[in-house]
Amino acid sequence: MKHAFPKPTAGLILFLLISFVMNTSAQKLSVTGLTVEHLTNPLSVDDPNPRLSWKLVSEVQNTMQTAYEIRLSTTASFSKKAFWSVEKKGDESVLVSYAGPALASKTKYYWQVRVKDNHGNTSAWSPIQYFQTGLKSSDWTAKWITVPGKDSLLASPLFRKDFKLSKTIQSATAYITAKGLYEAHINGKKLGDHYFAPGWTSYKNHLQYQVYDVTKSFNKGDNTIGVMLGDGWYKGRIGFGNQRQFYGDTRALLLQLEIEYTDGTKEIINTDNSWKTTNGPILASNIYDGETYDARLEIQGWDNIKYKETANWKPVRILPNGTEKLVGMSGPMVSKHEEFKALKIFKTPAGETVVDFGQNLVGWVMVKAKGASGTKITISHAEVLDKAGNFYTTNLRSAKQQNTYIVNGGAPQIFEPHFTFQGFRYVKIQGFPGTLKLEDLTAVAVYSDMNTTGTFATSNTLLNQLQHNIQWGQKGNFVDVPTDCPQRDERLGWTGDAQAFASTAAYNMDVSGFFTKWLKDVSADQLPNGSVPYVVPNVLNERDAGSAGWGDVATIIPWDLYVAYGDKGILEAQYPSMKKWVDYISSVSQNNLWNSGSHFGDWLFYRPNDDNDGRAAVTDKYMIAQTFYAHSTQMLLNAAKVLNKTEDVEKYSALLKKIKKAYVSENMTENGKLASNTQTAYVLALQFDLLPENMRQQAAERLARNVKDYGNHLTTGFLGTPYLCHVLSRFGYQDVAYDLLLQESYPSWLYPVKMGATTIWERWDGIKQDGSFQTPDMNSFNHYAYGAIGDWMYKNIAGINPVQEKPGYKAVVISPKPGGNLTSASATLETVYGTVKSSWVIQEGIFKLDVSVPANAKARVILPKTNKEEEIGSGNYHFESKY
Ligand code: RAM
Repeated sequence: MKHAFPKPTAGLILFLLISFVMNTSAQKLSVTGLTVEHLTNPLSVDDPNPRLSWKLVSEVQNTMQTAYEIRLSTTASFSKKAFWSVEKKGDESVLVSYAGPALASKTKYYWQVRVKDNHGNTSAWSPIQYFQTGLKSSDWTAKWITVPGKDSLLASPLFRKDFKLSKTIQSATAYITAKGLYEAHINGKKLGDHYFAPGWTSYKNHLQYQVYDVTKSFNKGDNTIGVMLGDGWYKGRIGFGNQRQFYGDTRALLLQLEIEYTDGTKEIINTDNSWKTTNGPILASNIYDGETYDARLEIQGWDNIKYKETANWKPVRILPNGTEKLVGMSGPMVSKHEEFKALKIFKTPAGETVVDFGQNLVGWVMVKAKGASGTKITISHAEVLDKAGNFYTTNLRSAKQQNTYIVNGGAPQIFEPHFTFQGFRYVKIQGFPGTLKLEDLTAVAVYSDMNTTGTFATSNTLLNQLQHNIQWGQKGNFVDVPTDCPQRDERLGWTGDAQAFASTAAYNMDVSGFFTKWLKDVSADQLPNGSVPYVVPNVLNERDAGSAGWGDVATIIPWDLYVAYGDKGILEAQYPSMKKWVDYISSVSQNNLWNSGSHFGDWLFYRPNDDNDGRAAVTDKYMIAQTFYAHSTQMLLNAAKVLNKTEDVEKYSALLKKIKKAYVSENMTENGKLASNTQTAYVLALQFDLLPENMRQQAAERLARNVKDYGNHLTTGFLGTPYLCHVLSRFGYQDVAYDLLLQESYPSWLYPVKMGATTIWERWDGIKQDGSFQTPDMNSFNHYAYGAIGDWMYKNIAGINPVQEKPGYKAVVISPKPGGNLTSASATLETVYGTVKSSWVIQEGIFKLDVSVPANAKARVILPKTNKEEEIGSGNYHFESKY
């Protein structure tokens, strides 16, 4: 192994040159990326001890933090004595708990950090960042308002209030939430660039409110606030069987605007009986079916000053204070991201006008149109065309996914929905006035604001498309909650899918806030007996709970987040839920065997239609259940160790032994054959360490043989797939793992890619070789579960591995394992310490590897074939070895 940082390559000379120039003018050490509870400058922090993180930037190799100093103030100028300051030795830089005097509610705190490193450098103070505390329940003085009479209309009500502010504004903060969805406008402008507020939570347990700094939105003198409400998840159609009004039948608004004047006095504008309401242009909207908007019903200027209220505006009705627990937001908002131009407008064989955007995405189409008043434009959405080239919507089941716009005869308008989203690549347009042109249409992807953290590319273009499809599966299904699919009449937070995909998701994007928010609902919707629902938030029946591989989300995702982000707090917060789940399984087990209940099993595994010779890869459901019983117990045990819960460590270690013993006596012959001779059976038994050590290698051999028996094809479903290649790699079958990954014929990951997929499909054969479809009852073309292979791709191909004992990539193992026909691969991961990079190329028998390690972290680099190892600190390194 050559250790080449003094290697005089062109790149290195350039690097030295740049660093020399910088050193003369700037600091060698600086601090950046300040976050509070994983978020940048959050405005609704509820935690009494919010946790602060920062990143070190240094050009000097092997840099570690040796001390930090935090100061926190209630003024941006830090003019007053610091509210809290702390100076500590050590390398702690991630999720450091605030430990000062009690924080007041609705207060803004400014903070900054400086650090020292092991080379004797001291950084300058970081740029000042802030966080704001939320409202405590007694701070709420606003009243819930709704429409007069019963809220029986499908149309979206508008609410408005005019008011005067008598003095110059120092600061203004708005606290808003709704039962339903809301879109707020201030003085004629939409507030914020997000959608679907207040987000979807288990509304019966908690309802989020959003906080806005609206200092610049209001003026001394006349002002107007207007808000419209939609049905959303609260009142609209959600769940199965045309279910509506799951959470309630009355949409309502709660808004509190707190103003501080420059003279120090305060004023509060609340939703109360002074507000007025009428109906707006949205005739109907719901998540599955789309929105109908009649531009003729627009009320010009309704959300702005100088509007004269007509008699149509009626006084609102006040609702009694509810029991719902209002909470600040702990995750990201949903907003617009990538835009897609229309690629092609064409007539299908059935004579319909269809537009192709080239990417299956989630969001909607913005349509520019002008026409005679009353002209109705209908936009229908589909993921695929059928074999004949026709627009195919049967797989949407009962979801209409249709937006309708009625134009008002005025100037051209850009139409888009407000309270719904669609999953589509194609749209069908009916009734468009005039000739439809490509530039009249733009598709926009709408998803939760998660920073991209991972990049991954190889020399294999099919694999790169697979990575693209995994990322788009994530974007399309991370819309406030992790959904199984974004298009048909489902779009639910299926727990099995989420646990299968979570670790991959954490490579691609920063999902810390997103999952932290959702896990609160996993706890909240967990049944009193500890069972975990199939979907969270749970809009199905109470009894729809307790499936192995689904309920285990309660233990798996907290652990994944701990490993990826070093977040011990998430383990603390979720520990009771983790424990309740494991105890639930114990309570329904007999003789330590989980042999009861109803389970989805290895969902959507390989099962040929003409299965005459038993090729279907059916794995016994209770056998699977037992493996997840062990896995969840292991995750709980891991958490108990991290949290120093010694009694639990003892208790669950003993339980785990029994679970494994019971598994073996129930499912393994003396020779090591498992009761179900499937890939998933061997994968789960090996991944979760259920077999005695001396029986593992033979089991791995059986697995490899099984793969060969199917002609190098996988046969796994939702539960086996995430671990299949991991197990093969771990037991020395890296070549078999690559054979599976690079397999292009069905069933495989690349089969859909070859069939033109731009997202991950729900089923291995969503579109069959002859172009026909799988059953329309369940055939989503945007379903992330099988995208769980991404975790293996980052870990094995690129070789970026977390270390459980040093979570958050405080320590990282870089161990790329080239294979297949790959000649190069490159990945980066933005961790909580900074960027980790692993990039390799094989040239003329030499394996060349470039590695970056962020400051305040360490890496162990293991080169393939030679297996030579080296420990390194932060910096950029180049390695070469014979290959
Ligand atoms: C369907 C979907 C979903 C899965 C459940 C069990 O609704 O395929 O992804 O988790 O079934």
